[in-house]
Amino acid sequence: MSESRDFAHGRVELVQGDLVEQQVDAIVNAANSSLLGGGGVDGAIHRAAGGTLLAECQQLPVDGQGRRCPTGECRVTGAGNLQARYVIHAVGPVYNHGSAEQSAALLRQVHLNVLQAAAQHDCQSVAFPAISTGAYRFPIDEAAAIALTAVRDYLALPSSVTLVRFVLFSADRYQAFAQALSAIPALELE
Ligand code: AR6
Repeated sequence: MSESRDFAHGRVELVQGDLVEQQVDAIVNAANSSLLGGGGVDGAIHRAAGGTLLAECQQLPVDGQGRRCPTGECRVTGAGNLQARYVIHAVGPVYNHGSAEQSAALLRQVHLNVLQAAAQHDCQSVAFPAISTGAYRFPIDEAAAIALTAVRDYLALPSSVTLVRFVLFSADRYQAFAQALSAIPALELE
């Protein structure tokens, strides 16, 4: 299953499948602040990428609270054995850890930060999982609307990033993203 929609400066694609198999410039990891691996997408990426990915993550600086990456931010590493140039490790919010508004704002921000980092590394294509919708419990419909709106807004201006793919593991998650993608209004340009 796949579908797409064109925005001002790039295309959003939805596919049902496995993130680690994507042939794109950057694969986005739904990580936690330690950046030392975990379950879900994070576990799958580290297993497929091999030990060099973990070694690279371990080299990243740690802040006073033991975090390599605070919530809402991202860090870029190589991609080990994956068919990508980079892994962009993104830390999404735990749903309603703060207020619903804070969760939504952080989920939007993490998508914008990833796209900005991808452009800084001259990436054309980026593949995202549905960040925060697994262990971090964000409702899929809400997360889909936030993620896709952030990408639409990012693609309103030109950058190196012209293809943003969301890779959904299951049919129901794919359908939630497909519904949200068709519901997003186009931005009125000038
Ligand atoms: N390809 C695509 N999507 C996948 C894959 C895959 N291989 N595997 C799982 N999903 P989660 P989070 C979907 O829990 O909610 C980790 O332990 C899954 O169905 O991976 O951001 C980290 O270390 C769900 O829709 O990420 C953190 O501690 C989505 O990916 C924490 O979980 C995200 O689920 C992050 O939680």
